[in-house]
Amino acid sequence: MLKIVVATNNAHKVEELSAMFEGKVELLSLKDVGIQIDPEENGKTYAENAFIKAEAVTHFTSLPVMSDDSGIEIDELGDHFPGIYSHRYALENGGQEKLNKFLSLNHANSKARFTCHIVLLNLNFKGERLDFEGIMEGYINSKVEGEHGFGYDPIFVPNGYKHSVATLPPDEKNQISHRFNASKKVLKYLKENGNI
Ligand code: ITT
Repeated sequence: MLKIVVATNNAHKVEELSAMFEGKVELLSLKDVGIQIDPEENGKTYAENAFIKAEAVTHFTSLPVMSDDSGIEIDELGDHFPGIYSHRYALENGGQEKLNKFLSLNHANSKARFTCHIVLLNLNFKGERLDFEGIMEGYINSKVEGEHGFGYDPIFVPNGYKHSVATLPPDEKNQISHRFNASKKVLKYLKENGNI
């Protein structure tokens, strides 16, 4: 089975990606392959940041490397904001829990979306760079709810739903999420190119 190293330090992402690629690709975490890195994500787009993370890992393995850069965009906060700064924005605003409370109180019903870019490096030849985008549209909840998922899941309601992503069992999130939508494109590419 095709082996790919996942260049992320976020254990939730590895879990979600593993569920999506299960049985088709063997995903190895940085922990599995004994790589410890945390490169500075100073890109201007999700794809640039994902390439920075993946690129850093290629110095330690000859296997193909995948990485995920993702974030939430809340229309009332501005164009594509916090977007690529989603992680930092939570850290700078008292932590995720406090920020989620603030956003649900002050920005309920604002249109919002999660975006994910999954990039692949060195799949078929050294230097190959591939980028796949996935989006989940929705809005900000008026309360913090649910125990599943991570990050902004407790305050994000996908279009067509009444409750936050964090109220959904993991396998349900994994059928509608931005990460799922990007993963679907990755799997399609791998099939079409004879990698799996
Ligand atoms: P790595 O850089 O090591 O991959 P990270 O958590 O810092 O881990 P990002 O730089 O991509 O990852 O930051 C994305 C942030 O956006 C993440 O910390 C969450 O706060 C949020 N986010 C991304 N996907 C999410 C999801 O599925 N559910 C909830 N929040 C999400």
